Amino acid sequence: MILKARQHEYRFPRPVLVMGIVNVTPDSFSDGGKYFDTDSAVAHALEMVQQGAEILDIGGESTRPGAEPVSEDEELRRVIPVVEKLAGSTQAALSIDTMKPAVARAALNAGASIVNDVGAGRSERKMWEAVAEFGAGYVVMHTPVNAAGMHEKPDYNNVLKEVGEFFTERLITLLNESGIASEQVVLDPGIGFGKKVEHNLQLLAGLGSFTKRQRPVLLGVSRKSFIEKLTGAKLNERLPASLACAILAVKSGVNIIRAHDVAETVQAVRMAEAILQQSNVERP
Ligand code: 9MG
Repeated sequence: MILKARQHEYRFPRPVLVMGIVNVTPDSFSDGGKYFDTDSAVAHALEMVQQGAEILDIGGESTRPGAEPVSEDEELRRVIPVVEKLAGSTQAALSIDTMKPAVARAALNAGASIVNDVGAGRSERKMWEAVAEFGAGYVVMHTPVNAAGMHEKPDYNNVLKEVGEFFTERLITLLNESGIASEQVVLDPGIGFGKKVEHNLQLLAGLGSFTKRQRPVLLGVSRKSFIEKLTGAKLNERLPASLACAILAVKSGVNIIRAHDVAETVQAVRMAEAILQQSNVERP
C-alpha cells in the first residue's frame, strides 16, 4: 500500500507515522493560544520534528465544540506564514487542517503536501479539485453531519458499519468524480466528531475493520474530551489514555497517529511495534 502526497511517498507496512498538531489558534481546545504567533508555532513544530514527527498538521480554525468560526482571510493570515516558514526549514510533510478550499489551495501553493479535511469535502467540490491538481494527500475524516453541526451527537445503529459505508461512498465519489487517485487518500474515523463516548469506544475497538481497506488509516484521539467523560481526566491529565488508544491502534494496524505529545507518542508506538514484531515467535 502506498500513500502519495506530492513529493512524499510512504510505502506501508512501515513504522507508524506520528503527525504533530500545530494549532495556530487562540482557542483550540487543548493548547489554544500558546503557539498563536508565527514564530512560536514554527518553533513548536520544529521541536516536534526533533521528537520524531514525520508529518505536521497545521490548523488555523479550532474544531472544538463551541469554537468561533474563523473567516477565510483570518485563517489564511494565521496559517500561510507558518506553512511558508516550515516548508523552507523541514523535510517533514506539511498537512493543512482546513475545511476551506481557498485555504487548502494557498497552503498547497506555500508548500503543504496533505489536506486534512475534517469536513470531507462536504461543502465544496473545490477542495477536491485543489487536492487533485496538486497531487496532494487527502485525509477523509468521518463526521456524521455537515461541518457546522459536527459536534451534534446523532445515534447510530452500528457506528462501525456507518463509518465504513461513508468511506466507501467517499472513496467512490472521490475517485470517480474528482480525479484524486486512491493512493492519495487516507481514512480517518473522526473520533469525537459527532459521536458519543460509546461510539468512540466502538470505533477504537473496531479499527481493524478500516485498516483492512488497503488505504492508510489516521487516528486522532490526543487529549480528546471523551477521555474525561470516561476517566474524569482533565485536559492536562489525558496523556496516559491518549497513549493507550494509540498503542491499541498500532495493534489494529493504524498507520498515522495525530498527537499533541509527540515525544511520548513516538516512544509508545515504537515500543508497541517492537513487541508486535515478536508476535510470530513460537510460544511454549
Ligand atoms: C483537526 N482534527 C481534530 N481532530 C482530528 C482527528 O481526529 N482527525 C483529523 N484528521 N483531524 C482532526
